[in-house]
Amino acid sequence: MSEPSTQDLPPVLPNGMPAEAARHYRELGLWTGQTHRDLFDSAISGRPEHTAVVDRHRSLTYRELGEGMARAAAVFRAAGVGEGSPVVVQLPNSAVFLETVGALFALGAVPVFALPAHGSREVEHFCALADAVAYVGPRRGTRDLLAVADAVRERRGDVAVVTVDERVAEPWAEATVDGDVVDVRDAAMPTTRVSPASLAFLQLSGGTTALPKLIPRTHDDYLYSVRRSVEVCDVRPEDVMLVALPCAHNFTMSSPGILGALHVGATIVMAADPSPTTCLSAIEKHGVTQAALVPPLLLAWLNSPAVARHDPSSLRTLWVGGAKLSDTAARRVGPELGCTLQQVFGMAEGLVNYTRLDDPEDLVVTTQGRPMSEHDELRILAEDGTPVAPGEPGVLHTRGPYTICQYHRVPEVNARSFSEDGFYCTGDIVRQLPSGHIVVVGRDKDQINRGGEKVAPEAVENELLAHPAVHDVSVVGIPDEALGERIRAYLIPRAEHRERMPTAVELRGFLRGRGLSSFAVPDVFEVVSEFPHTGVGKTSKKDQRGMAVPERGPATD
Ligand code: OOB
Repeated sequence: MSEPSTQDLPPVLPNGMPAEAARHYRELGLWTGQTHRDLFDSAISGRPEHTAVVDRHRSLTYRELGEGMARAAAVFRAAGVGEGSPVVVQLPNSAVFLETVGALFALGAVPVFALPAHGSREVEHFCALADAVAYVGPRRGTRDLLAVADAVRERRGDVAVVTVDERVAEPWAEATVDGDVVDVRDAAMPTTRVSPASLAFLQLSGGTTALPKLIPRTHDDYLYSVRRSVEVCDVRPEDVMLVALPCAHNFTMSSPGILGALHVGATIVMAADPSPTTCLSAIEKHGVTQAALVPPLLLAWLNSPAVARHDPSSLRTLWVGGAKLSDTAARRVGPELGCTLQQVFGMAEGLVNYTRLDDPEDLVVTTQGRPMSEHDELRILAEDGTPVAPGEPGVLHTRGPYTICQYHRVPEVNARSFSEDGFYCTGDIVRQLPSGHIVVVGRDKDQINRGGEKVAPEAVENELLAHPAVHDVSVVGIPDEALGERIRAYLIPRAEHRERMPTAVELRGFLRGRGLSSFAVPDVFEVVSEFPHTGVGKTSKKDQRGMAVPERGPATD
């Protein structure tokens, strides 16, 4: 590991922090000069024969993970990837994902973390905004996923397309770069070393803008959040962590996540899908000790007959976050699953709050935790921008050793998302208890949170407006017992289509065909003749959220 020096600091870091803030965090010992490559290297040299990762097809020790990373690096090198090259990664939960990420860090490259559910529209946007050199996706998979690689090939000729099959014994020996297999027989680990202050990767923001923003995280800031999460969540070397949510998401990556497991040399079990049957049998089979879930998945687990068929007694902790968890569901975790609940209120931009393992039950079930670092700064502001009285609700703004001060290459969005003194405006309405614990009470941002998946209504509206039968559209989140929110699209048809609007099935097919992410496709379409208006004549989404009875009935399936 390199000594943290202040020599390598540019005036403004890629995450928007000024050099003086970075110096401060180094002096405090929060930033240690470690890079993500160092994290992988120490795990591999520290516990070579311990199981690092298990998926449905492969089980790798840390030594084998290192060998896989070297082969993967040979493939990426053949794709023109080197130090500083952005590479869009869109892979399912698998050992191959870990080999890919480790290889990219070893090359000093910059992963851009897409989710398998992202459509070609979003992936093309990530390629453009990040200036990607390569895209890596699966060689086999669903039609939608393979269509993304095809779209990148067709429309982004400057991006090398790497495909890899995570289901075979030697994925990298068969991987292709623009259709050609690469010789990986004598692959050696790259020797590249990068600055801990440099851009480590780009993560995606839960959309509030039509196209997702990219979140620049540095090695120093992100690894501090990993180490702190490991402490707060008590992750130990003998632990077996189940990854049920998409592995590229910030929650599964670092709260405490895959990187937390690597930090202590624990074992990662990649679930093929998040269903209770798959996960509960994996828990029993591998002796899983921890897992991270979004609230709808926790409900699915709690209400599944699979709980009675499998023995979940190895589970010690469940982390639940990404969307608001109900007190009722929270109270069932201990008695029914026999483990401790930790609520997690986090964001890919930085700040992560956890309930603590020794918090009284009442705080664990009724709050979303408190900031994980004593160096997290929080402001809770009223509409006029002044601080609210203690305990009152307001919009949360935050700054700290692992929270970004800018998005990647969108100055106009940065101007409204960050204050001049570098606080991130979360758009979450919260109140804070005297203990420091936070209760999330609402949202002051145009975003739908569909069971933890964040959807920007504008993104869906833009695509629907492209349909020839649609005159105008408004997309809102409506309350849903299981998901928290579902997506409802109100459509005003063009005059000539009034008598025959496309069915919901046709509209869904249209949206997927345009490359919209699967989780952003509306659950309900409703045809109306006009939208409710606010005083100034804008569409009143507030009224639409409350509109229970459709004016002209749903577009029929
Ligand atoms: C996590 O990250 P993102 O970037 O997908 O979404 C962040 C937003 C927050 O601003 C908030 O609106 C919502 O998701 N959220 C919650 C929540 N956790 C996240 N709302 C209510 N209660 C919660 N517990 O979602 C994320 C990142 C790291 C760890 C955990 C979640």
